[in-house]
Amino acid sequence: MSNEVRWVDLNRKTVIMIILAAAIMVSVFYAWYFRLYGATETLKEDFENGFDEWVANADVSLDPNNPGHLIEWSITHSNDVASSGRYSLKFFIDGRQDDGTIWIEKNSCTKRHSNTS
Ligand SMILES: [Ca+2]
Repeated sequence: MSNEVRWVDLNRKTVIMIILAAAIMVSVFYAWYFRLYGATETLKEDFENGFDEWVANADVSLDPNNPGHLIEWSITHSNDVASSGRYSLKFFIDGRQDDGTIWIEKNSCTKRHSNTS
């Protein structure tokens, strides 16, 4: 009888230890996973010193009002309006044709399977 009680106590302790070990392993896995894959990094650009590594680009059509030329557009370093510091980039596109897209782009390294937005 006494041995049966000890055996049940031993099993109970074993089960508790297994559950505790599993909980610790799951916690460590989640901490590792989110540190490796779930970390977010915000890319902030101030444009105080020009374009830095950014490059202006556009997808515009020919201007029907100026044959042989593309729709006028530009992206320039400017001190007209800045949300931070003194400088920003100023985007201009002639929207009379309701066509065209302009943007800036830059190469960057990301981790495998990471999301960008
Ligand atoms: Ca700025």
